[in-house]
Amino acid sequence: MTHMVLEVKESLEERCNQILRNMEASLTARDRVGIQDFVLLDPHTSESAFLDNLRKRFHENLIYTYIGTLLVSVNPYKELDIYSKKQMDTYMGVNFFELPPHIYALADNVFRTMQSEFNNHFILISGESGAGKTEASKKILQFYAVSCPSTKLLNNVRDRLLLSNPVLEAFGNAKTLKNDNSSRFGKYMDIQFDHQGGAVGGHILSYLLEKSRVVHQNHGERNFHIFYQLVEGGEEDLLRWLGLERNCKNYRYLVQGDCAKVSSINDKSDWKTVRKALSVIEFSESDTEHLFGIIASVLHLGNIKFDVDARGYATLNNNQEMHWLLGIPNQVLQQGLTHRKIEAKTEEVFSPFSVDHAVYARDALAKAIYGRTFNWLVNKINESLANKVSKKATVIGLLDIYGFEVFSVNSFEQFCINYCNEKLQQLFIELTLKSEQEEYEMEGIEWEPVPYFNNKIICDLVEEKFRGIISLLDEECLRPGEATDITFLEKMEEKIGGHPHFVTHKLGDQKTRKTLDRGDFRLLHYAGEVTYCVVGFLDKNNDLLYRNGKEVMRQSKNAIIKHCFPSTEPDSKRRPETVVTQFKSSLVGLTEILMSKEPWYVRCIKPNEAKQPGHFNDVLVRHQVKYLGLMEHLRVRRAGFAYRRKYEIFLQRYKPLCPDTWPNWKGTAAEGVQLLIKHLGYKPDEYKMGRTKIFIRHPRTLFATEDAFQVCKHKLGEIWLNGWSCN
Ligand code: AOV
Ligand code: MG
Repeated sequence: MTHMVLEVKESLEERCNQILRNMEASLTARDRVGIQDFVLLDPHTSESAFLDNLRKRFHENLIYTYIGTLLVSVNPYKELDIYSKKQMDTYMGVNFFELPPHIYALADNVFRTMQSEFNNHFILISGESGAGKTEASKKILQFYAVSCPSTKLLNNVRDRLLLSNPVLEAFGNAKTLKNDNSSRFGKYMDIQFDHQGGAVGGHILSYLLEKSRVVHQNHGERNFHIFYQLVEGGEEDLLRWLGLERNCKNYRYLVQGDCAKVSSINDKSDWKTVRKALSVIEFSESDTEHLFGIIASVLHLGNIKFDVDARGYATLNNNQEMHWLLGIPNQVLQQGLTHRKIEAKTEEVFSPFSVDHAVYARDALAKAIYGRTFNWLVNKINESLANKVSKKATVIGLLDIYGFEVFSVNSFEQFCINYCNEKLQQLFIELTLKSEQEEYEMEGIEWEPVPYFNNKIICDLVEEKFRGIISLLDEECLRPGEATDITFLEKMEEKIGGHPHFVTHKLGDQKTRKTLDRGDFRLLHYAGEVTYCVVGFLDKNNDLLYRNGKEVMRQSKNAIIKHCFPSTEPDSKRRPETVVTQFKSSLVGLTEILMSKEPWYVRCIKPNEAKQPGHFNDVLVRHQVKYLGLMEHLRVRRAGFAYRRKYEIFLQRYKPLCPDTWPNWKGTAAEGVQLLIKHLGYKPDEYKMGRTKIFIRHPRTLFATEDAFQVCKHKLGEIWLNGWSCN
């Protein structure tokens, strides 16, 4: 046994040296390709040196760089030949720092840590709109799909996991001015693995779909992809059956942005992909019929025109297709779109709409139909992904949410999206900068604090009870008839006017020295200033659907609509929670889910605003490096320790590497660990002993130890498995 341990020790030293040699080799190539881990840059790295390194690598098509185990990714805006099956094989099962940085290396490392520690993990992918988050999450999913052990059953799960993506993207992504494939919903996906590492299931949580896009798109933007896919790619007889023409220009909900055709998007072939995907994720013929029936109905709904009758009320032209598709009696539909039901004391009265009112009710209905169908779709996909294979599973969660965005006009939707990004930044700070430093303190590790900007002040400004923007908005939403968007603005001026991150026209603009219109307010977000136009905030937050709109939908023969508008849904007189309050609660839920898992990070950077390959805009990238907190992260990483484990866990795993601790160690776990690492020859500056944990400075040391452990396990083989004692 002692002989074997000596061998293991030698192999440990050899591995450590080999990893070091690899890293040194990367250092010698630094002039050309930069350094692959920022931790290896000069300890006094300036922001400019940081930027130089990113730029150098970007121009060599090296889009990935590490800060320790955090992966920085710069969007290349071109296809790179680095995602092949061969590349995946190269990265599979190889230690993190032994190969050039890659998203596969991160994915593999997370996977192997999950397997060895049998715990749950998540990968937080962040960055502004168009930075490459969704692409990154797809690459990770593809890597797992290919690298996992496969059986016929598991292949099935794998295919569904992969194909859920194009379906959700078709219904939840759209072209914006920032990104031709912009995620307009937040997505958190758990991938579940069994003991052997096989993917056995998945689960998706979706967050606040931007459903206003169904009825309105800004110039240069599109509605959700699925509408164009259906019109452009739908089979002739399907279109005929749905009463649609093959021309997007004929549909009011598709023409407002004036850009139905986009060179980077092939709606026809995307349609085929979605069709195929739907069958793999177990959508029956009738499901798809109903689903496309709804998409077509929304388009027909958008084309409904109202005329004015002699009394000035709205009347409806006859739209046969839609009534047929939704399976609602014509009379009921007409009544529902032109009247509002009011309950008087003893009877129901129908009050007619003006044309404006009818248009509003029509759009509200279209948004509700689409929004609820989207939720149905997510549930349906979840049914198909449900783990039917293994009771015990560990998970890797992938978070890909809409990125921070600033347009020339920003509305309620941007407010919600940017608030969500503040929350994620807060989580990142909590997990990396704040708690990391607090942990050193708690564990009695000597530590020079690294200062950082904590965006909690902005999160509080938005979400604090009673005086945060959300509370003030909800308060105004509770005063129908009295409150307006402007009274909301005035209320904010009164209650939070003095806040350093809040500016309006009236308060003057000393904080940013820029002019502001009367109906605007500006927030100084962690990622930059955003001016929000207050128009529509109350309405979008209320998201009212007239009661009889719901009642009409309940009479539909379309199975999905029936499901989405159940007769059991209470018509309560109490107001439902507002949109932003529901969103806030869902983000609290998300934070709880994430906090219960081990975090990993991908920070995505957008190199230019023009979506161009080869362009690295220094000012733009520097700004992102700043607000993403990368320099602070680097400082904490460099001065700190990449790895820490409770003594008990560390000893339990690695005690076979030391004859004095294996198999039965009698002293305290800390003493056992001390003996173990002495035996393994850890250098004094490579580790620190805390109160309850060992802290290891460089991952390479841990990887070498882990390698030695694997060698040892392999050599002991059967004996190991049978719990053989060496005494
Ligand atoms: P996002 O998810 O971060 O924005 P995407 O992942 O959709 O951004 O990336 C935007 C576009 O950049 C993609 O459609 C690709 O054309 C290109 N791209 C991104 N990453 C890569 C890559 N690794 N290789 C090649 N091209 C890439 V948003 O959802 O709008 O916040 O909400
Ligand atoms: Mg995205």
